[in-house]
Amino acid sequence: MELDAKIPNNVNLSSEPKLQRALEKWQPRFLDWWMDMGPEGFQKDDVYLRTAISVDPAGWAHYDYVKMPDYRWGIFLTPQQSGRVIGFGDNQGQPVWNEVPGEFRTQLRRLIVTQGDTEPASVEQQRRLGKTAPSVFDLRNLFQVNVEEGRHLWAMVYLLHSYFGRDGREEAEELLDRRSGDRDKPRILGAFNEPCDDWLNFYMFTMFTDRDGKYQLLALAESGFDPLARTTKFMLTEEAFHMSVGETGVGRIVDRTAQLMREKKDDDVRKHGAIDLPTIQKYLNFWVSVSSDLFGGEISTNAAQYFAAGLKGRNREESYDDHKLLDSFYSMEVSKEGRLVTEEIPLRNAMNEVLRDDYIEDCQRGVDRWNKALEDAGLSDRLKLPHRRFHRQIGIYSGLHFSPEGVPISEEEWKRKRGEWLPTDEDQAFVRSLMHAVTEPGKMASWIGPPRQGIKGKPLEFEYVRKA
Ligand code: BYC
Repeated sequence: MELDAKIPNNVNLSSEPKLQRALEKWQPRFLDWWMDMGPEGFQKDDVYLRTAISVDPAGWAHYDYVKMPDYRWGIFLTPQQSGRVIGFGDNQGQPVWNEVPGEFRTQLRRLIVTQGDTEPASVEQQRRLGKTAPSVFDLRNLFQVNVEEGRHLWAMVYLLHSYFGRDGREEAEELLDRRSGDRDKPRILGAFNEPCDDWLNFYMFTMFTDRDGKYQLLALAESGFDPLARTTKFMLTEEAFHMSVGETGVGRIVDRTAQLMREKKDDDVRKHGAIDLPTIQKYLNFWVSVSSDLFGGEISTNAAQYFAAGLKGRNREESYDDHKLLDSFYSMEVSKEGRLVTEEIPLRNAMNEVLRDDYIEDCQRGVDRWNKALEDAGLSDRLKLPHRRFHRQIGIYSGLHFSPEGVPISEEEWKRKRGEWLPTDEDQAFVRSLMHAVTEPGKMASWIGPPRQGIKGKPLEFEYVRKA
């Protein structure tokens, strides 16, 4: 471990002076970007953050007050597994690569750049949320997510600098040049250009968009390019926290709404300063659909090539029997002249859909837990995941219209019903009207319940963020 180095790392960076110099040159540019595009208005405050200090599962996290610009963004890979072989595709059984194979260089670089681009994008999307945090506890969690997204960017930049020479360095520069939502230089993937400017959006984003991150990272953790597999495995440990922020955040909003619905015997909790279930449902519909798009097209030759080459596998590839998939098929509902018909798609071409299946199942488990809280509160209302065809911009269902149940509908019906299914300007204005910072430790905004526990055994009243 080189924990005290300028760039903390467990990759023995000091033994590669050229690489170290290149990364040390990138570091001030990263910090400039962080000051410009990172959390606005809190850079001088002390935040009770966890920092990675080892990849040992028992003790990698260290908690202390840190000013965010001083966060020790480090490069951490899980230990190399000796004798590891490629687990799938045409090269199955061959030793994994520790250098980039020439014939797959472009594809690998593209995967790493796409993944890397999402990390700073999310920090940009969330940069103003600190000003309206519903509690000091939530404020700290936002910043924890933000610094870890910054570390994930470092993880991808390390791979670009280390394995892709000059074009890798250029890509690393561009990762700091693109901007979420910018018309001229947007981030690469759709969801990362959507505004995430209120806390209902933030929790939905960390619940559903970060969960896409989990599945993409799980697929990359299977990669035959060993440094990518080892990097993404470690990132997954951080990703788990982000999703828990989302799931418990939405859960606490649902708790509060349910409590008011019962106490006031009124479904319209807006007048009591909380968020009504139909509005929560609309935000859910929006973020599930844009996050589903992040898996790419249902039928994708890119995905087939990634699988064939051994670059990107399935979630927990070892849980499958067949790792070549040369004569397997996926039954997919495809739209033909306005009707849905089932087609058999060669499985390699359906890899994005296979990963999306696992994602949807995982999302459903979270929604079930929210519904359990509604049930426990004695309410009959339930939240529902929209169908995978609903409101898609990428893939075979884009350009067509479907209800949240997945039933094909006309454009006229879509236009008529859209406001019942997705947040309207008025819904967003209402949610925004609730967003006011609560700065007294232990207190919560009117629209959200308290968390079940504090951070690292600290009480809820702990001063998780100390103003400078
Ligand atoms: N928006 O063959 P197709 C995370 C493009 S999130 C815009 O269908 P393919 C995080 C695609 O690039 C995880 N464009 O799909 C979460 C291609 O373009 P070209 C991020 C899109 O190639 C929260 C064309 O459409 N990780 O970590 O299989 C906070 C046809 O592509 C979109 C990764 O993405 C879209 N949604 O790509 C922080 C993993 N979808 O070639 C972080 C790496 C597709 O026609 N990336 N396109 O110009 C990949 O594995 C793949 O690139 C994709 C799907 C999963 C994105």
